[in-house]
Amino acid sequence: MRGKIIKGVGGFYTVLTEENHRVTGGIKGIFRNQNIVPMVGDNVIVQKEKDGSFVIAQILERKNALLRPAVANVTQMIIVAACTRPKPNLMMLDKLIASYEQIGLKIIMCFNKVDIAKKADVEHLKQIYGKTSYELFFVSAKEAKLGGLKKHLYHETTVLAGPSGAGKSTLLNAIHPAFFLRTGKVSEKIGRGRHTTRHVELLCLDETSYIVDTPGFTNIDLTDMEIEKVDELFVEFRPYLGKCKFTSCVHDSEPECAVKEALQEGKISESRYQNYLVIKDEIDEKLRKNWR
Ligand SMILES: Nc1nc2c(ncn2[C@@H]2O[C@H](COP(=O)(O)OP(=O)(O)OP(=O)(O)O)[C@@H](O)[C@H]2O)c(=O)[nH]1
Ligand SMILES: [Zn+2]
Repeated sequence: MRGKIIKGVGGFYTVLTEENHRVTGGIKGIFRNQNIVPMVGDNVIVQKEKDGSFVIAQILERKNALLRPAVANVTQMIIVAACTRPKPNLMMLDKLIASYEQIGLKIIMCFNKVDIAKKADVEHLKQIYGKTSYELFFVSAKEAKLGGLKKHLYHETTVLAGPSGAGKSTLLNAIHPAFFLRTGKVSEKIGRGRHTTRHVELLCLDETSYIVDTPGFTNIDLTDMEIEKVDELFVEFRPYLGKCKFTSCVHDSEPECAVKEALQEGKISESRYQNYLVIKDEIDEKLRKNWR
């Protein structure tokens, strides 16, 4: 039987089979010897043993594997931020975007809490992120007004990421009320907060549509890259790359820079450009430290 691992706890994996059954089992001994560890999101072949138990007999090729959260075969990211309360930290948001661009994942931006946001806050975000090529959604998870976001979730394995308090679990609930208990809100009542659980779980919208929530992470690591390549992580810079006077231009203080010209013409937003500079300098600084 073919299926997908939707949960893994202590060496046991729950697989949703193509026949829409949930079966739980370990992995075939041969994998353990090869040090192969199945991941949530893996497409697998499950076998029924003589004693009626199930084992994972084969892991099909992974298209990708995210580390945080540990999920394989992710097809898109939805970055969730609040328009207000908490005020979005655009630096952090742009780092998050850059980190997923680094893996080459499709990104959708979702700004939540439009019900309490000032028009000016919403316009400000539209101005900035409207210049990227990302699909933008302004939603109210609380009022279940998702502005067409839901249809983007079908036939995809989506990871929701974003700062704590952005409304990710409220959004999950608005997408599919049956998710609500699964997001672990219950544990909050006993004061542990959610995300105390270490295991990741794929929530199934249907047999081909999966969603994963991400614990708010603190450090986004972008250091493993060349400084000349940071610009590629900013989608709206791409039309101008390679058009600067200097081939090694990092679009900072160099003259005749195509990226800075685009900035002046308003094709790139000041906020994104400034955050690019900060990210570039941080990577530069870390690289220098490593060489000392
Ligand atoms: N006004 C308003 N409040 C919202 C909306 N969505 C979520 N909230 C509130 O914002 C707070 C945080 O929402 P959560 O869904 O717990 O946020 P989260 O992103 O899952 O947070 P973490 O679990 O910490 O990662 C809660 O008090 C929600 O009721 C919204 O659309 N409008
Ligand atoms: Zn340049």
